[in-house]
Amino acid sequence: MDIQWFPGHMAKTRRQIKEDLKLVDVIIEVLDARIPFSSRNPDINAITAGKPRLIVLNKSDLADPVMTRSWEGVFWKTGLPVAVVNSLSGRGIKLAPGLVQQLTAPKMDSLACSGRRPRPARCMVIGIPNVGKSYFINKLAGRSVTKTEDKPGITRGRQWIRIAGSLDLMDTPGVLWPKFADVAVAFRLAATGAIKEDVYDLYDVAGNLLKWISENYPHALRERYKIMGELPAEPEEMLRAVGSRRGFLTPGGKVDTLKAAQIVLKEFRSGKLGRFTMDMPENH
Ligand SMILES: Nc1nc2c(ncn2[C@@H]2O[C@H](COP(=O)(O)OP(=O)(O)O)[C@@H](O)[C@H]2O)c(=O)[nH]1
Ligand SMILES: [Mg+2]
Repeated sequence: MDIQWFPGHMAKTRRQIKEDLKLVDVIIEVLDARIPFSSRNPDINAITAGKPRLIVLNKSDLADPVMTRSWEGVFWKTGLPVAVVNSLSGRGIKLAPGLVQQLTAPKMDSLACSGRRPRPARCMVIGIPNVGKSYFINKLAGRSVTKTEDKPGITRGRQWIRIAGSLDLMDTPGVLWPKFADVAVAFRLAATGAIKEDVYDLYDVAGNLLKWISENYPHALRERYKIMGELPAEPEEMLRAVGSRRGFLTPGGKVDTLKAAQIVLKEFRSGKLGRFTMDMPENH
C-alpha cells in the first residue's frame, strides 16, 4: 500500500480528522461503487459521529449499474443520502452540492434564527486511499486545486475552496485506513487497485479474480477472452486459458501466466472487461 497503517499512525490520523471535523458542517464520504462495503473505513461511524454525511459512490463508470442502484437504496434506507458519480467525466458530480445543502439546511436555519448571516456550508471529503477523493474535489471545484498524492501526517492551516457560491470545501481530504481484518475484503481492495501491488501476490489476486468473474459475470470472460466450452475451475487453469488465448508465451515456449495475470488486472481495473460490483448489496 501507499501508506503503512500501523496503530500509531491510525491514532494520529484519527486525532487529526477529529480536529478537522470541528471545522465542518458536513462530511462527504467517498466510496468505490464497485466495493461500497469493502472500501469503507471500519471505524467511520465512530469517527464521524454527530456530523451529517453524504455518501459519494465514485467510479460508478466501472460498477455494475443495477447493483449501484441497489446500493443507493441500502444507504438511503439507513438515512444517508447518496450521489452516484464518475469523477473522471464529472457525471453526477453536480448532485453533490444540492444534497449537502439539504443536509445543512437545519443548521443554517438555526443560524438564521439566531440572527447570524447565512454562510456557505463547510464540508470535508474523506475516504481510503485511491478511492478518488482528489479527482472528486477537482471536478467539484472545476479546476485542478489539490495534489493527487496522499500525504497524511502533515498538519497545516486548512485551505477552503468555494464551490459555486454555495459551499466551502476543505482542500485537503481526510485519508482513512481501509479494513484489514477480512480476507475477502483484502482481495476486493487488491483486485480493484485500492492497494499497491507490492503487498500482495499478483498471480494469486488475478487468478482468484478470474474465478470470481467466472462465477458472477461468466459472459464477460467469454466475450473478452473467447474461452469456449466449460470455463476452467481452478484459478491457475483460468490464467493459463487466458494466456493461451492471448498467445502469451515465455521464452521457453510455455504459457506466460504472469503476463496473463497482469493483463487481467489491468483490463478489469480499466473497465475493458466490463462493469463489475464485488460487494453484494443484499449482504449489507
Ligand atoms: N474510472 C474511474 N477512475 C477514477 C474515478 N475517480 C478517480 N479515478 C482514478 O482513481 C485513481 C485515484 O484517484 P485519486 O483522486 O488520486 O484518489 P485519492 O487517493 O482518493 O485522492 C486515479 O488513477 C484516478 O484516475 C472515477 O470516477 N472513475
Ligand atoms: Mg488524493
